[in-house]
Amino acid sequence: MYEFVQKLIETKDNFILTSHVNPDGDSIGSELALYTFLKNKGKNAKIINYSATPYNYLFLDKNNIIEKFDENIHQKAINEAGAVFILDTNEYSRLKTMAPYIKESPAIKVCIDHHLGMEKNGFDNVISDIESPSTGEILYKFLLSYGNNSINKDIAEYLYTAIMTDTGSFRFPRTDAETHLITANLLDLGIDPVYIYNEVYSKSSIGRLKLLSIFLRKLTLEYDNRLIYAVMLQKEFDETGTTEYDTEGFSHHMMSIETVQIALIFTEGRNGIKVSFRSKGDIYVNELAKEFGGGGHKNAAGTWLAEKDMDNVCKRVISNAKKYIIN
Ligand SMILES: [Mn+2]
Repeated sequence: MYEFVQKLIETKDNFILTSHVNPDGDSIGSELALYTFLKNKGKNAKIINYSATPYNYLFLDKNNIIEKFDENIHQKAINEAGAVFILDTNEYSRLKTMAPYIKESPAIKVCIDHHLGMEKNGFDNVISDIESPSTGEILYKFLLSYGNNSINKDIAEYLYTAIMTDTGSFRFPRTDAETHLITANLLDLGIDPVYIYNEVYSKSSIGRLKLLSIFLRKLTLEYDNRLIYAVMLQKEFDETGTTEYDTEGFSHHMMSIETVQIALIFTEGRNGIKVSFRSKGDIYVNELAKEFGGGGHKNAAGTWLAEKDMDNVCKRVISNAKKYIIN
């Protein structure tokens, strides 16, 4: 399973690492883990992302390794790379304007990911495990194939952040004994889970709390309290000095209602509407998201629609959601 990638790392010298638009803890943690591993092996590597790193993950990138994509600067590097690693997504569309440059580069393309619906033929090799709760966990196992010493304290901090964030702090369904055994091994390397948690989750601004209060007031229940949704408007982000990224984690409040099976957040952007989908148990919201051109996991998915009419989008999504609800 690892032979192709092991040989690639052995034989190539220049690597580009990237991940999806709006990177999360799993993206940033996985990128920095693989980057550090490659550097420790004496290789050249670059992390290039379409989006800037969210502020609560900047603590991981102490040396400002991660670069924000600029076609004028990075086209050459992408073309000259021996291999490109695409982490935590299996869809080129989620690399946004980077996608054509990577596709056209002669570099070998490897996808390391845990999402459903692997894009066929888009990659030269794939390390995929849709049962895995995070890309960080997949990378942990891969790095371990090089022996225990391949994971140092820095890499442990990156992987722990990836696993902690993508498991919702070890509470999402795919968290299992193996996840805890892996994080136990990472903690043994001397990382500080309290520090990491506080850096990621305890950096709220007053603006974000005000945004949360607006959000909570807007919660609306449908279908006998089985579906819940909220609509967030651009002016509310402006008023509170926040951005749409500040709603991260808000769906947790929706899912805390016992009867709720599906939660939807509609976010008005400058050029369209973002919809995030959450569900409990065996409700495949990624299928619902797919009906609107999106995708994701069984219990967490998203899409983006180039439309302006919020009422119309809400109506259509809520109406299509009905058939996923279990009576
Ligand atoms: Mn992930």
